[in-house]
Amino acid sequence: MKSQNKWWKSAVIYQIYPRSFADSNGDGIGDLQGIISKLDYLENLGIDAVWLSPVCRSPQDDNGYDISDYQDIDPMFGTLADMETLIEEAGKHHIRIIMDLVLNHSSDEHRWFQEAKKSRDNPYHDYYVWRDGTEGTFPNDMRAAFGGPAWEWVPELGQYYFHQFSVKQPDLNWENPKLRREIYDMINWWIGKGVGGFRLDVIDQIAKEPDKRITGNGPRLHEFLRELSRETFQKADLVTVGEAWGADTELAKLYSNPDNSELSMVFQFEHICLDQEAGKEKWDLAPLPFLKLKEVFERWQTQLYGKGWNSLFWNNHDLPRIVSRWGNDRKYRVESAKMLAILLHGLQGTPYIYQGEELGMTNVRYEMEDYRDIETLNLYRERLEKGYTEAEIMRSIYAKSRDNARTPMQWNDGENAGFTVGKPWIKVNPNYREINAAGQISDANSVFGCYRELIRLRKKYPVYAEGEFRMLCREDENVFAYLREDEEYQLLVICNFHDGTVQNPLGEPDAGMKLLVGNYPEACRGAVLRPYEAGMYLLDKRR
Ligand code: TEU
Ligand code: CA
Repeated sequence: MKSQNKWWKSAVIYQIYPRSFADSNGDGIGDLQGIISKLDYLENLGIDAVWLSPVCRSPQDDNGYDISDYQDIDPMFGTLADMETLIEEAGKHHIRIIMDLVLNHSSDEHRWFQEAKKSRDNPYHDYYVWRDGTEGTFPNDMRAAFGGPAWEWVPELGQYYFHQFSVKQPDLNWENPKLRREIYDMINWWIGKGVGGFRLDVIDQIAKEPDKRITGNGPRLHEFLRELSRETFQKADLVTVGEAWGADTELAKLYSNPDNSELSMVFQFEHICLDQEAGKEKWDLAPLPFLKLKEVFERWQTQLYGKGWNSLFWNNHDLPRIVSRWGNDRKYRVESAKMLAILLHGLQGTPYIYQGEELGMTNVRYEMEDYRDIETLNLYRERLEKGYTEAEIMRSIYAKSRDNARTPMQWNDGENAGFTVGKPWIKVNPNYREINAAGQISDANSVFGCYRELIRLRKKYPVYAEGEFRMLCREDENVFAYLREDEEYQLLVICNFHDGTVQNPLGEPDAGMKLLVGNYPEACRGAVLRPYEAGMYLLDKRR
C-alpha cells in the first residue's frame, strides 16, 4: 500500500497531558472540558490528532498510568459523556483523539487485582504475575523502575506479585489468554466510541519473563502484538504507536512493518538516552555527543525507509523540555526552539508535539517540596540515602525530572498562566508572563508561528512523507544538515546546533532553492550561520 493512503503518514500529532492542559472547573486540575475549550487553538495550530495521556479511572499513584477501570473516565477529568463529547467536537475540528492504553500493568485497585489477591484459585488470580516465597526472601533481586524491589509480598496468599513500576502498578500476565481476550474487548469498545488510535504504554515490556530476568523484548512479544493487532486495530483505520525503550531499528521494522501486522510505529529512545553516562541512569548527566546524535538520526531515517515508519519527537510527559535540554532557554530561546523544530519536522516519520513545545516552554527549578512526580520523589530519597549531596541531586532533577514537562500549560500572562482560576496541582513555571500562547498565536515570527508553518508544509508537499533521506556534512561538529528528495522536490534542511556563529559547510544554497522557514529575519544565504540559525529550503525540480 502506498504511504499516502495512510492518513497518519502526513499527520502531525499533539500530545496533551490532561492534568496540566486546561482546568475548566477551578479545582486546579486540567480536565476534558478544558481540552474541549481549546479545540480552536489546536485547529489553528493545524494538528491532525491529539494523544491524550491516560484519563481512565485511576487512584493517580502515577498520574493515571495506574488504571483501575479501563472503561470509565476518572471523575477528576470528567465523565464518559465528556469523553464522547470531546471525540465528537474534536472531529468537527478535524482532530482525532488517540487514547493511551496502559496494558503492561493495571492499578492494584483494579477489580481484577482485588479479586486476584483473594485466593490462589480465584479466576482473576492468573491475570497477574505471582511467585511463591517466604516473607523477606524475594524470588530474585529485580528492581522496579521507580525504586525498590520489583516484588511485593501478599501475606494472605503467601505469594509475591511482580511490578516493573510502582507497588500500586502490578504487572498483567499476558501469558493468560483470558486476560488478553478481556483487553481486546475493552479496546474494541473504545474503537466503537470513535477514537482515532492508541498509544501503547511500555508495550515492549508486556512479554516479561521475570524468572529469566526478562522485562523488555520477551520471546513472545511479537506473537502477542500480532494477535492484539489482528483482534483490534486492524478492523479500523487507526494510528497505533507503541512506547518501546528497547527497540533498535531491526525491532522497529517488525513493529511498524508496512503489512500492518503489528503497529503503525514505535517511540524509540536512542536519541533521548544520549546525554547520560553510558550504562548508568538518566540522572547521571553527560554532555550531548552531537556527532552521535547525527549518526542515530541517520541510521533510523535510512534503515526504516520503505520498511517501517518512524515517530519523530523531542518531548513527552516524561522528558525535560527540549529547548532547555539541547537548545539555549535564555539568550537564544526563540532561535533554538525553532531550530530544533525545523530539524525534526523535515525528517521522515510522524512528528509529535508535546503541549507547550510549540511555545518554547522551558524546564523549571522548584524547591523540593514543589515537585509532584513519584519518580522524582523516590529518586531524591534514594540518592540522599546513598550519600549523594543535595546539590548533585538537584542538578539531576533540574535537568531530567518528569515534572519539567508537567507544569501547567501557559495560556496567557494572567494569574496561573490562565491554566486555572483555582490553585494548580503543580506550580506554574514563573516565566509564564513572557512565554504564553496569547502572546504568540497572532505573531508569525513566534515559536508557535514556526510550528504552525511546519505543520502546514508537511500537508502541502508529499516530499515530507515520502522523500528519501540523505545526511550532509556528516563530520561537521556544529551543523546538522540533510536532504529529502522525491521525483518532484528536493528539501534541504540546515541547522546550526551551536551557541555561536559557525562556518556554513554547505556554502550558499542553490539559487533555485526557495527558503520555506527560517529562524532569523533574513534568510541564511552566506558563508556563516548565526547562533542556532536554521533554514528549510525547497527546490522544485520540474522548473
Ligand atoms: O514510561 C515508561 C518508562 O519506562 C518510564 O518509567 C520512563 O523510563 C521514565 O519516565 C523516564 O525516566 C511510561 C509512561 O510514559 C510513564 O509516564 C509511566 O510512569 C510509565 O510508563 C508506567 O506506566
Ligand atoms: Ca478541573
